[in-house]
Amino acid sequence: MRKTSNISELKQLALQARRYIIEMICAAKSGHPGGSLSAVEILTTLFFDVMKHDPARPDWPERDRFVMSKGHGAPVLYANLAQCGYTPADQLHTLRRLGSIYQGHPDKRFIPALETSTGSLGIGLSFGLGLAEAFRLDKSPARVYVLLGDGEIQEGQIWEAAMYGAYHKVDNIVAVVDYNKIQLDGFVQEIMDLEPLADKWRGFGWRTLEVDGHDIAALQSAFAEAAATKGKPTVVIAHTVKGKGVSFMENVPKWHGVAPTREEAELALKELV
Ligand SMILES: Cc1ncc(C[n+]2csc(CCOP(=O)(O)OP(=O)(O)O)c2C)c(N)n1
Repeated sequence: MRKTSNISELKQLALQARRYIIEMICAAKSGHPGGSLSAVEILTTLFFDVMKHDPARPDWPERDRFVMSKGHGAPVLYANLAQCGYTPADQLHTLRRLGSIYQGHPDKRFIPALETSTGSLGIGLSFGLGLAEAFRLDKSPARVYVLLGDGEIQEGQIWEAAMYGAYHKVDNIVAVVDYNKIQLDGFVQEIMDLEPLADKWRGFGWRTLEVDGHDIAALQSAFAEAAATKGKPTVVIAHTVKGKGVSFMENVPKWHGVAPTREEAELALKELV
């Protein structure tokens, strides 16, 4: 893989990731397009620019770690793993099939490059903090990035982890909240509002940054600020649009967990050029 900080190259990679997401979920006839599409720029920026890693050495001890805590967004992770060269792109269409490495939720048994299996929401931040603490004890420069959903952070364990991270001054971890404002079957604000979200994270002692989660340059700056922050963990609240990039999916709760038909996928792919 070739890493890059160039915005137009990163935008091209993001576009290709969106095309893979639509194609693989359509082929599977089930899956989660909305929350995969909302996180595309976050993962592209991390995998192709920010994170220190090498697909030729997936077990490199000093690599940065990515934890897809919102595991149902597996398609955006699979798109990036394939684009980086960790896994074969020509098998992405086997998503969710029995025996495929691309299970409905990321499964470390099938993809050794994953740090952990995920899908049961609320756990990934605790897991990431454990990794980050271990790296500090080992004096390793590795950093940890954890992607959380906004619905996911209604889980109590997230806030236990938040307390732990600040109290123990775990400054080699970054939590990213994919704040697309929609959870499984409706708007977060109508189900259990998170606001004032930035104040909550600040109150828990985290360096708190807010960005447009589709603005690659803003994401790059936020991750650079996080890396320069000492003595406390950082959260990047990334304001995103669920279903981003496909007009009929954008901000429509139905597209949380529904696959596009072949006709809908063709319409989507026409927009993703
Ligand atoms: C512990 C747990 N409870 C319930 C679910 C079922 N579930 C899957 S996705 C989802 C909604 C998640 O919403 P959000 O975190 O906002 O995800 P996004 O909108 O980014 O897709 C739920 C409740 C789960 N995976 N894990």
